[in-house]
Amino acid sequence: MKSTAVANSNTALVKYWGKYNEKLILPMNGSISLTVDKLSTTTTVEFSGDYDNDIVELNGKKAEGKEASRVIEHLDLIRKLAKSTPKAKVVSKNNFLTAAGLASSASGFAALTVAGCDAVGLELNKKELSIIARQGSGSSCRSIFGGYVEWIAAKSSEKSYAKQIAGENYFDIRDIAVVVEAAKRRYTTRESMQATVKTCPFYGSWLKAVKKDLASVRRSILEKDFTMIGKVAELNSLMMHAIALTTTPTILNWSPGTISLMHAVQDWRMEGLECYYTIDTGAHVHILSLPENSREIIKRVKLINDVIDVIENRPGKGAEIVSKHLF
Ligand code: 2P0
Repeated sequence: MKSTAVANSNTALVKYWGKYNEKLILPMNGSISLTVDKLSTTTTVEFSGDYDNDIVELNGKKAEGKEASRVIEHLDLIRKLAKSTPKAKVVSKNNFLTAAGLASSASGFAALTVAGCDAVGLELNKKELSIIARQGSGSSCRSIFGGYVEWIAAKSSEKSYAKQIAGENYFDIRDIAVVVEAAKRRYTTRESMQATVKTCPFYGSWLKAVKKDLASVRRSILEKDFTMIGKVAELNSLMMHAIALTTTPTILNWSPGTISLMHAVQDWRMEGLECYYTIDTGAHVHILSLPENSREIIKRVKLINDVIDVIENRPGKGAEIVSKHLF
């Protein structure tokens, strides 16, 4: 009853922001993402009568408090589905700095779901796995699949799942993840998005705009239209930040480095170097480009103040079982 899975993180091109149902994690709006290849989590899960309690170790440290209870709740969900009761040991490692604020819950809950379900002997397809992952952390349902992925918004659990629009080999674009010097985050994503739904005066406009963005990004992925993907993704990210900024209390996680990169991308584009940015809830910036431009962009990014790390991602694979265990 021991399995190990590797899952990659994903970058939303059309963002998820707000829940219709907080317990089941049903989103208010659909979203589209690109699974990336360089930001991954490896997780080993072992269920055994030898464990008196669930043991959770994340990045070399015993998990405590909320962090541990989210993992244990997810194990409970898997145990319920499998009608199996043994306690488990979970060891999980990211290949990137969690503190850097790059999306770790997406790869983390995707890997936990795939390893956990395999370890208890549940034979599930990817759609079913995405429904389970979603209940651990919304964005993780998209990491079950590789390449370009859409998460469907629906009002019941069995209808809100992720599906692949195009595989990782369909259209090669680059997601240059730029880690910048950042102040400590003031809110968790979970609290932030619910505050937006309740207090932002523009939330209704966001939901309308997202419908159009989903249709154009879906189409431009299939048509391999990088310009359209980039334009819509950048504007969609700005709209998400517009509703976050106009939430009470305001959600502002940008740092000076974030804004320098936003200006730089705009300038480079005007000079003919095509690239677009998208930003999640932290201060870090993802720059989207075609493969032929990534080297020049990375060279320029490294000259910007407050840039700590640059990771060039290609479209990555979906979550999968591997043979090498972490313990
Ligand atoms: C996204 N984000 O679509 C959006 C854009 C961040 C900004 O999904 O509460 O960790 O666990 O469902 O999935 C991050 O939120 O939140 C996220 P929960 P999650 O990628």
